[in-house]
Amino acid sequence: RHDSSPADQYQPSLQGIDAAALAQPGTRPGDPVLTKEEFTRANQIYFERCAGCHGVLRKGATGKPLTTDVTRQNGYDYLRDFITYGSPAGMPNWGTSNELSKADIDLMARYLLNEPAQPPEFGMTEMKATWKVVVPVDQRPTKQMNKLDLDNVFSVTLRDTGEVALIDGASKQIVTRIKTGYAVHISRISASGRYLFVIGRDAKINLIDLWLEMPATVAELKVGNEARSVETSKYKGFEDKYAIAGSYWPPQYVIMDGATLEPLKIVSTRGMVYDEQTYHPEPRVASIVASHFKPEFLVNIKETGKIRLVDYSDIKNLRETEIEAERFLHDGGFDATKRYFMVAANARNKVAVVDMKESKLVKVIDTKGDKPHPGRGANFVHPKFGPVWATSHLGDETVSLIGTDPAKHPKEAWTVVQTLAGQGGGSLFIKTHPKSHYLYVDTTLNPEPEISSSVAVFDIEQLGQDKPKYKVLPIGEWSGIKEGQRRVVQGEFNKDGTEVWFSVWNGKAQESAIVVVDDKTLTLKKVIKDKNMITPTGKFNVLNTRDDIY
Ligand code: DHE
Repeated sequence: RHDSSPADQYQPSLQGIDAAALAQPGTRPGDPVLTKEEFTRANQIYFERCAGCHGVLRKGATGKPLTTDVTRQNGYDYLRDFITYGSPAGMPNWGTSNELSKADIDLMARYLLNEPAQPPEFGMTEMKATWKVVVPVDQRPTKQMNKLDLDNVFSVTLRDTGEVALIDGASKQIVTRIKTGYAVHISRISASGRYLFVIGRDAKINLIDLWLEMPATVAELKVGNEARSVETSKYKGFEDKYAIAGSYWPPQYVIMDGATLEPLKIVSTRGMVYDEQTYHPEPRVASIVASHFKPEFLVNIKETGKIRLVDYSDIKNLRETEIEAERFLHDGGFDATKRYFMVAANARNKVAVVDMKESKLVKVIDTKGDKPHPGRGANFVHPKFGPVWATSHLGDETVSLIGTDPAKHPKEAWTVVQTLAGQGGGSLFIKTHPKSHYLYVDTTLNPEPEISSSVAVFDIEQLGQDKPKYKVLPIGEWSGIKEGQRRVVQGEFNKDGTEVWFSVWNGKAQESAIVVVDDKTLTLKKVIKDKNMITPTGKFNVLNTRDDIY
């Protein structure tokens, strides 16, 4: 798993922090002494390879705490061996996989015996210094200047080149590639369908105007050192007015002007863990969605397990509703009516349900699988149980179906009504469309190449049967690519719901592709290849992303 394959990149990293700028905290007598150069190098390795799991402040998250009370107790030899060999619990074997040299491992073991470096804050002054309006609002067109069918454009992350590609859904041609921050995570679309927001892992946002003759960046802003989420206001009367981005470091969110990205208000997410009520200095912002019921953003805060409903109708007198949910909130999506939002607490095997109309927690549900990872999840009408929302799991083959219709199916609502067995663990995303009869489950991070390069498809009408069977689509094979692991990731529908697109994600120096499947016949429709299609991962169809159709 740790052989520099794309799957390694699933480990969070903090590429955005300038390691050289961090001051070395005071050492105690007996601590190993690091030179300035060694300290800088160790910081860099730590932020790129370790901080995503162990936290910037080393307080632990997905990985164990690495504060000096723990590391000094374990000692140098233990740390060196642990870094070298890893553990079955998920610590990569940095040494035996040759990802880190012996010298670097020695350095990291010594570094961890020292106090952690305090990474920089990123407030209004720092943000404003990065803010650029490339095309002022009054110089932008007042109507669409190109002939693109914008609703059917896909914004595709080209992960390792720091770009997004806009692909025309009908011709399947790349319309343009736009330079972005590092390894863009997601794309979101403004309520009018005009503005596309993308955010890099380095917390750089590009605001792209799709109405320009050739869509391009019209404003840029860096909101921190490390981020994953961006969203725009969707409620009636606030269309395109605001944007919001959440960061991993510093732990905060920022509300921006929707047309210029001017940062307006920064709110820290530091605070108490929901259950223990102990202070956490680094609660990262995971997924964010915009409510369709109120002028509110829903902000998921990972380490404290809190969901904040941020009322953006009056940001000078900002009101937040704070919901106690579960720790390690990560990704999620709405039910078909968009009234309920379901978010996975991956490391707790739970899904929390929020009622967007009442601004209240409905329930925290045990998903009956290991590490739910829905992406946005998948909504469909089950032949026996009525409307359900589904998630697959990172840790095992379980696909869990949760009832979402308390009015007409009260018995099924907010319980796991059925679990399906997919191909195996390592699933990241699950997908269907209101017009589709199928449920697609990827297994991107499964260690078996055959499984990671294919997807399982369930026929929704047959889910009433005992132990429903799935069909396997060999997407990697269909791509015609012969090299690499050909990891297949994240299905996304076109605007009509007739095609589902999958990325075949290979290493940077290898060939990658997008494979388009005909949803009716489950056959190959088209392979999109291009010398510039380097490491495609997330794909975001404009209409489906704007209207939260999944
Ligand atoms: Fe993601 C969504 C965080 C690794 C592809 N990812 C998300 C969201 C979060 C997140 C918080 C939800 C955003 C939202 O809805 O507002 N992802 C993280 C990580 O912390 C993690 C584990 C490690 C890291 O260093 O980033 C991680 N993610 C990955 C990958 O390795 C993936 C597979 C490939 C890539 O491009 O880097 C990846 N994540 C995605 C995609 C989505 C996503 C495609 C959006 C799915 C959708 O359909 O909306």
